[in-house]
Amino acid sequence: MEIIAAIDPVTRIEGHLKVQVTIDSVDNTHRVTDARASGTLFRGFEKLLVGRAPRDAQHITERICGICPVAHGMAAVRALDAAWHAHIPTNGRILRNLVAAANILDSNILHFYLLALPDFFDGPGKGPWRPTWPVDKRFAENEAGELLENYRRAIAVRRLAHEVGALFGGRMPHPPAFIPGGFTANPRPERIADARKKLTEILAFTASTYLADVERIAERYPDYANIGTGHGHLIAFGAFPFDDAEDQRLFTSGRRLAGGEDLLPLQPEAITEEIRFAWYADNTSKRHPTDGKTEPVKPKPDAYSWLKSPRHNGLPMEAGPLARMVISGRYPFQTSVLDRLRARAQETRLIAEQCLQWLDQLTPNGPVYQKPDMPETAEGVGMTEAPRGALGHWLRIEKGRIAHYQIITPTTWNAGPRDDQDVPGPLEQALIGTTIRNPDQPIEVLRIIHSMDPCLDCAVHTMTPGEAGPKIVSLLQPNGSSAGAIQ
Ligand code: NFE
Repeated sequence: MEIIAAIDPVTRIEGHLKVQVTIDSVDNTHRVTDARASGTLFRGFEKLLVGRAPRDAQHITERICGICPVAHGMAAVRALDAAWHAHIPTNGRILRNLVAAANILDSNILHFYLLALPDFFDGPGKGPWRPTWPVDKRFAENEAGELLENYRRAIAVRRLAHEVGALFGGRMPHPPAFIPGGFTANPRPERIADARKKLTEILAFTASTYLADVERIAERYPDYANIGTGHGHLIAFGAFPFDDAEDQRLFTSGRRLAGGEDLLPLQPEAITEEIRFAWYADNTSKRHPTDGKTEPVKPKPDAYSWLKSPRHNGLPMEAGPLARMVISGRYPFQTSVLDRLRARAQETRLIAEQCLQWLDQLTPNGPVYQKPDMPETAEGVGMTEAPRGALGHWLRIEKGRIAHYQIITPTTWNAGPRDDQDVPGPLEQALIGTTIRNPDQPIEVLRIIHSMDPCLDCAVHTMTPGEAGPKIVSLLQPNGSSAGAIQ
């Protein structure tokens, strides 16, 4: 028998995602044979940026998302830096690194404790823990109590990470301090001392608790080292320069292809977005983002998502903490639910340690900004690593105004639909082939989705009232009739 299970919206992610899986049941074995991930809202920031003053780009694009605003601010100012050939003072570079790093620390801790962990243990009998799927929970009551206590502590540690970002960036979310040419505020000695205290606490929690809790999951759920493997192609744009020339970075850019031995270079010119299954005009497919278009078309036959399908050399690529840890040589080249959780925890420790070193490298009250020339016609690309992975902004300025803007977010890399050749996106592929214990409550599907930590806010934004309302969960027969709500 074949059933189709739709989870709409997927909860414990940011934004609106619908995931539909086809489950084949033979002799009481249930297996996912197809998957479709739909971003149910339209983003459209590219359109509202056109005609604006270039130096508004970072402030506007930070509003794409409250979870990773710093990454958008960083990508936008890097595009403007490149367009205007800006020179960033050392302090400006380090302060940008610190605020972006604090945002990743916050987001990683948020992801593991608040979004992913609840899939693995049974929480208290009240919201946000209920309703739930009581399937395949392998921790005893006392162990669940310990995890719950760490969940509670993680909320306070997240706050510390936000405070570090606000100390230097001015506020969190949406820090106003990122400007082309550097940063708006000098590092004051008392703020450096305050940040050191907070980062030391974040590092201690990560080293003693976060990493240990991920290993508890790995010990109790070893099968998840082989679940959610997906295409196995990884991509990173790189981030966190160690020097002003950006010769060395904490995370290097590059690619790994499934089965390949070598680290391949990133080829920014080989990036395109395909749109056969996305609600955009067909004649805008396979374009590079310098030439990309955002032309919504809905309804459109076969289309099922507002996300486009980014490709590098025509291949779907997974972005994220696992990708950047593998590509920078800090984690073995393997992909699964457990690898995504573990690499994210390990990079949290690495970034917290690195932040403490950056604090030592700041010149208190030293310069942070060098005004660039701002020609009225210019072009630039800003690539960086957002918490969820490779993020790029492509910008063109004409007559002193933004004439063209395209954004590819990590979630578009990961959760995009099939491409023009009908090849599934990374999240879809990670779901296909998964064995399901209970097709009425496919917890495996949720664990795989959460391991990629999609943020649909980053990928899509507005909606047509009445078309994308939450249905929570429904089971549909192939003919579209309902087999009964299950939650
Ligand atoms: Ni809205 Fe974002 C994504 C990250 S960068 S959380 O995807 O990380 O756009």
